[in-house]
Amino acid sequence: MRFLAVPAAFIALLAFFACSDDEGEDSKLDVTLGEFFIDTTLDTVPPGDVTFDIENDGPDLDHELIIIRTDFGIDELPTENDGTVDERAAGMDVKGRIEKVDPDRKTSGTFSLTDPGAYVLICNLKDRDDEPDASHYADGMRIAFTVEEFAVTSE
Ligand SMILES: [Cu+2]
Repeated sequence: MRFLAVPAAFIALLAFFACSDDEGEDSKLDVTLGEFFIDTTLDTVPPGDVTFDIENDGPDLDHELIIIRTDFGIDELPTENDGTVDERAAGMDVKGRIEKVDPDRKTSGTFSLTDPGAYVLICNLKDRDDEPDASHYADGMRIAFTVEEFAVTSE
């Protein structure tokens, strides 16, 4: 019996690490988009799958949500000449995107946010007028977001 006890304990240990290792914690938050703001019910989540339940409060315009891992400050993202954010600039890593949501519509998206660190949530649509710097980002559709270093265990 003795030689069986060791493998059993070893297998139990493997099973423990298999469960606690790769999969992070799932999170869910509400996001409200509108002219011109982004509100969320959470600004920090553990690494793992994150579901964004989005509502466009409008009242008039389409909006979108782009999730970017970056160390740029929320007011300091690299921008194009038209005022929209340069999503492909160095230091910008787009992790998720929910495109044009009509006013008064809801939608949802789940993204795997396993890299801890600073994120930004933005709407990167251009304003209808063609003035320079007229973008939803410049108008205020931006919010900081954080993925924590470690998943919190529920024990
Ligand atoms: Cu917008």
